[in-house]
Amino acid sequence: MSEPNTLLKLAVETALEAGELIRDRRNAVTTMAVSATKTTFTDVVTESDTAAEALIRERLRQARPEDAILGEEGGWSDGGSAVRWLVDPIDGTVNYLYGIPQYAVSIAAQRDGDAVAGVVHNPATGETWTATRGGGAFLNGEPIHESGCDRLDLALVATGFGYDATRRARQAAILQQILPSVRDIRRAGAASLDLCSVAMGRVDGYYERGLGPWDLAAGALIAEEAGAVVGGLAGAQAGPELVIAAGPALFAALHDLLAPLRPDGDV
Ligand code: LIP
Repeated sequence: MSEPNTLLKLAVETALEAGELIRDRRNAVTTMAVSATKTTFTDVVTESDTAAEALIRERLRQARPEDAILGEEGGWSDGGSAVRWLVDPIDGTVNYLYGIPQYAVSIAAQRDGDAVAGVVHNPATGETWTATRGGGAFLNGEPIHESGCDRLDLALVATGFGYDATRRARQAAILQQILPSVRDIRRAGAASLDLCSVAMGRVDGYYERGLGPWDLAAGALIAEEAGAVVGGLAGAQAGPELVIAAGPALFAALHDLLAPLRPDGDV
């Protein structure tokens, strides 16, 4: 088995196990079941986030003790190999808290900084998206492709908002400018799932400022392998400043609509 496939196999097994853990715990969760907050009072961590990340770290460590791991909740653990894992135990924590079935375990493996394998698993729906670099993208084992949409006015565009109030105010103002030019907007609440939605044509495009590398890595690989373009403004790489994802026939139009509004800034 090639290295990306070996890494993907471990990522999928681990994501499914973590997914079972968070799904089983979900019924005991109420909107008050917050164990900590991060950037703001509304940026929450649940006990399930912590338990799922501990499980994922343990499984990755057992199988590949030399690899580094960066997890949303537990931070950075060094490793001596060229492989680094990016882990979001629950992407869409607020959906999870409210029982909205749009949350996911996201695990990506990077070699020398480039994502080579990734899985996004939604335990509430049983959907598992996978990709290896150069090997295509799949939903539950079936090949997927971006929508092929080439008209902005017919494009369904997903986005998301940061937790910080100042950033949100600006994101709302930008959205006001975008809305008249597209078919409609969706805010599903989990960035990894938004990228997988682009990958399978469930939406035509997506943009968001403020993603962590753990939100982005697996979903971006899946979207790219499904034929989408994933980038930032003016040829920049997708990153915390901005992520834009869309099929090649739509990317430039979405980019050009966004660019003058500077969605990569907060003021
Ligand atoms: C969340 C995202 C969501 C985004 C939030 C946040 P979390 O991740 O996936 O779509 O808009 O800003 O980053 O906090 O649920 O892991």
